[in-house]
Amino acid sequence: MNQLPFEKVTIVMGSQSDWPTMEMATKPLTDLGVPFATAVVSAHRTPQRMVEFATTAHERGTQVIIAGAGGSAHLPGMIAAMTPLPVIGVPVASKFMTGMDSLLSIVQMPKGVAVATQAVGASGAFNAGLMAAQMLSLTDPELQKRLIQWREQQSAGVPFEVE
Ligand code: RP5
Repeated sequence: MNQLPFEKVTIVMGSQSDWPTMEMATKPLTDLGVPFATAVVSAHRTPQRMVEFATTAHERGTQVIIAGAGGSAHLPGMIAAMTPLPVIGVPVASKFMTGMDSLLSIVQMPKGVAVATQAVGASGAFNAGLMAAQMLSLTDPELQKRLIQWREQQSAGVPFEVE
């Protein structure tokens, strides 16, 4: 793929190896009918691609960026430094430090550059998609209705009885 994709929500990740985690972000977006695009953009291995992506995303129709990375996870913060768009960061669990390195790399931003950091791993990726939909719902009443229904269904799916 030579062309960077852009959608209302654009999900980027540092490596193809992040996809099993980051795929979870697509689930609530699909359920709620929010268009998204995905791409591998690495802060370390493809720095020029990252700069191109981050500096042009707001001009290409993206409204929220979800960025996932593991280990020395600079991607969400570097993108946040180059875009006016909200950036949701997902710490992907790493091989040797189980994601604590990813979490601290993403969450501990200096004042003045914000990343909305989620939990480590699949739950964090899922919630990143949900958070992106909630952000977009501020200006989309139909999406907000779907979100409320989605929440109601989630609550209805939790039984009282312990089996
Ligand atoms: C990070 O390095 C990626 O986000 C990934 O989580 C980690 C390992 O990448 P691979 O060596 O598996 O490509 O940049």
